[in-house]
Amino acid sequence: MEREAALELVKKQLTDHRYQHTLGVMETAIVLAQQYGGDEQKAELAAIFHDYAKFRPKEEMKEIIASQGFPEDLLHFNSELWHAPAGMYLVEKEAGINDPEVLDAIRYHTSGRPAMTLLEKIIYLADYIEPGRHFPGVDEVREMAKENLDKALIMAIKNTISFLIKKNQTVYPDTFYTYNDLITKLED
Ligand code: DGI
Ligand code: FE
Ligand code: FE
Repeated sequence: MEREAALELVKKQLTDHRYQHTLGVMETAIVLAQQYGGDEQKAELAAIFHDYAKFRPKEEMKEIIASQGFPEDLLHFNSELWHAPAGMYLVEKEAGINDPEVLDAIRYHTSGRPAMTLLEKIIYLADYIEPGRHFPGVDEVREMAKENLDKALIMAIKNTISFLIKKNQTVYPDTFYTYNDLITKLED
């Protein structure tokens, strides 16, 4: 799908603020793909659609997770996690995206997962460091992203885990498993 057609589909699903975020993720993901030898077209497409389901009603996302073979334990954790798997499903159904690598990058963009692919890492990190983000510590992650993709990813995941813990929120196990996987491989 061409960029303009994809953006038009996504724009209808999002608020203006979230659409601007999506454009930032798209630009950042393309740069990361160029830098780390990823597929630029897949990075562009996955970035454009990554938050497609962000504003779907919770009931709809729950129903998708329960009926489409996604892990049901997601439903016992923060509902912020749900738009990623629900998005994967809806993007295939409503926008006809069927590239499994692109779909997995959308599916795992919030929780992460162990043994992430290059494309999944690019989308996860682009989502975290796009120019519209202002988390504490994001500039350090942006700097590291220029040098080492995995180290930057670890910083982003650590920040997210600490943020959730500080707010007394649950952390989905896959987020810990992602951290463990990356940190173990780094020490090899
Ligand atoms: O959709 P975005 O706001 O662009 O970003 P996102 O898809 O990374 O997810 C949004 C939020 O999800 C993020 O601020 C933290 C929250 N969240 C809640 N539970 C978890 C979680 N994030 C991770 N990685 N793991 C969790 O268990
Ligand atoms: Fe998201
Ligand atoms: Fe996002």
